[in-house]
Amino acid sequence: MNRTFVMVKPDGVGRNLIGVIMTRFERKGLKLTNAKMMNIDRELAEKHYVEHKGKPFFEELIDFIMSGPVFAMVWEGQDAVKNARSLIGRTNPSEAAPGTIRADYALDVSSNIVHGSDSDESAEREITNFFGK
Ligand code: RTP
Ligand code: MG
Repeated sequence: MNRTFVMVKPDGVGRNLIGVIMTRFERKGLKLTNAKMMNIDRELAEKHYVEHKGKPFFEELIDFIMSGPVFAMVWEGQDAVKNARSLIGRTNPSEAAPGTIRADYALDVSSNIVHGSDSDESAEREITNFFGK
């Protein structure tokens, strides 16, 4: 058993996709253990995406994630990180496999609907950042 941090990004919230995204995770067999609607300030945005600091898309990424409310979640289950990322699909929706969230609901790499942690270490760090210890 492990857990992962998943977040519906401002584009997903704005397009009323929270429900369909949560349904996919529930149908997979993962369990929701925490969730909240919130706004991300610059400090949290830069902390969350610190690995991308200095990259050409960093400022756009920070502005985008702060552009509206997000829906932050913790999902638990077998291989939660890996299974969540397979439901989400490749970063660029045009390369994502059909049936994944990004393939089915997004067109553009910079607004790709949903975030999922990329390792157990990232998951624990992100859960602490968003939900506290
Ligand atoms: P995320 O962290 O948001 O779940 O996405 P990810 O792991 O699939 O991708 P990551 O490499 O962590 O990149 C974070 C977000 O930055 C934007 N990005 N834009 N223009 C580009 O080449 C580019 N590359 C990445 C994406 O919105 C990606 O979700
Ligand atoms: Mg990432």
